[in-house]
Amino acid sequence: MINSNDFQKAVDLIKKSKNILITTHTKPDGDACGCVAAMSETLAAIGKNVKPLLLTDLPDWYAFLFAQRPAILGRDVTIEQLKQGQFFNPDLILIVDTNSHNQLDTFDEYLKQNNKPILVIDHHVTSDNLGDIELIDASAAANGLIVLDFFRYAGWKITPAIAQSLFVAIATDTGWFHFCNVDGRTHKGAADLIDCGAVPNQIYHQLYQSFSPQRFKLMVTMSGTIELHFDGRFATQYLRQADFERTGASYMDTENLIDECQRINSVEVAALFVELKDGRIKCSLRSRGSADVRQIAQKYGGGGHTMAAGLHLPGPIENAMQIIKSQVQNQIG
Ligand SMILES: [Mn+2]
Repeated sequence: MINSNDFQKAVDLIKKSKNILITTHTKPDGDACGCVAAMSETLAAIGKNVKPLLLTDLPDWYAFLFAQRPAILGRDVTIEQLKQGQFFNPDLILIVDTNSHNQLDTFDEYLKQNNKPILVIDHHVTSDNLGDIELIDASAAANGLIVLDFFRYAGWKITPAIAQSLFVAIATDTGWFHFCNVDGRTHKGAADLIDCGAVPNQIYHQLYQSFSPQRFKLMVTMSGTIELHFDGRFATQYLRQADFERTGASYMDTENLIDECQRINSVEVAALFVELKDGRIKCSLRSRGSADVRQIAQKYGGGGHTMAAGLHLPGPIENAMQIIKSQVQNQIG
């Protein structure tokens, strides 16, 4: 938990700032999007001039969190425009759900030349100490729980829309309350957000029952490629460029599809190989046993967590599969 001294420092910093830039890690997930949306709305409600900026695309299924689609770096604004103050001239930069240089892509260049104060709110163990003031709580299952505590401390109103954003943050970072990070605090926070107007039934529908037909067809295609190895403990699946063309799905539609095969009781490690337009293979790895998939990813220049990691390999898919198969065998064989 974060002590009230740190919360107060953050409140003071926000109170004396007028223009606040809010961002989060690249490939923003539900926690990242939910926290950016909740912070944007709350700070605007207390009279701040707020600009959310995402560092890579906003996934379609989180767009409902934003009344106005946030700007995307590299598409709506270039890094040069940002550096020259042509996008926004903030007197405070707020970063949520990460505290690492390598999760900020080119925004990191901007941070390095920046002399404005930085406030970080994060729940990850790894930290580059980006902030002048940091609200860090690695015991929080989702960053949304820290933001909730912060709003309560500050006495800022949690409207139904803000409650919805924070509920999405908590629900997605806990796999709708089933990951091993779930604790009483997670459920108490979610319960409070329901009392503030979040509607779980609607949110579930928005998040998990809103595939486009194209995305669903992509999932079916992927599922058809499944192969089990090492007594069913390792599952591999793949998608080729032609599969995207045939189904009309986009690369972003692959997000979280790898988790589907974990419904198979024997599967401890899962790998999804996606052929990219440039011929390279994007490999996503998941583990729910003793295997440390980050170790495998790091060997090939990738990264991630023990349970979820990713890397790029040269094509063709068969080549990438062979490499990962032998790496997984080393770990679980
Ligand atoms: Mn998170």
